[in-house]
Amino acid sequence: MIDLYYWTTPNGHKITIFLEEAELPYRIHPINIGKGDQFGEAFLKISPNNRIPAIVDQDPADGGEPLSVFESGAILLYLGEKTGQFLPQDLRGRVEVLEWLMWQMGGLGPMLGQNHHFGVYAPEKLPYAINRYVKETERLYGVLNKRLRGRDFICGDYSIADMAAYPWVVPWERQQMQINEFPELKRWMEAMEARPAVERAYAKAKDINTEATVNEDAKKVLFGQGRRD
Ligand SMILES: N[C@@H](CCC(=O)N[C@@H](CS)C(=O)NCC(=O)O)C(=O)O
Repeated sequence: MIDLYYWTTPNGHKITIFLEEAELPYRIHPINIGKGDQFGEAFLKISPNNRIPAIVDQDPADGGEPLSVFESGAILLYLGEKTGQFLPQDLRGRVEVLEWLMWQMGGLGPMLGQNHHFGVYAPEKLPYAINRYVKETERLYGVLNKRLRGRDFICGDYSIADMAAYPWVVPWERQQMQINEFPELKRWMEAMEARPAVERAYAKAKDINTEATVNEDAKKVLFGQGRRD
């Protein structure tokens, strides 16, 4: 059994997509990040960066104590290794998936996160910051669009690299992108969206969080953070 500490955000969706695809038994523990659940003592023990997602595997492969993992990329890798699915076993295939997973973790996620912040949430509309992250989003979409030419999925076969990137492109309108300008990306998005496991993952999110927007109280929790040690 996997215990998943989760909220309904792109980094959270990555893990529900994996768990639904692999049909691993799991239970969700909602961590409402707009209400400050990420600062709870018990959660910080497994996720010291006060961010979702995190998991606890109750049956790790070494037969030892339950094992916790934080950081969505590390969780996807862990689950890929645990199940032997969505992560190639051969050297070259595995390197490619790792490259694109790290590209998502170090580039696509953080840059699009800043795009959301300055474009949607920031109390001041700062043209320099908005322009910087919209341009970077456009550049990254271009990289992915080119990569997908001649490939069904990012690394050929469906993998954890797709699961990591997809939830970040879902809000393309909010990122001030035109998906029609990226035809390969559009085709890949449609293929991802049509996967029954992806549908199930997003349906779960709707059951857990009915509020589509981040309200003013949540903004104070999320954007007023400083040092806490
Ligand atoms: N690099 C981390 C980022 C996780 C992250 O930023 N999670 C956000 C939701 S998408 C969060 O928990 N935010 C809570 C907060 O800012 O306090 C990962 O990929 O797991």
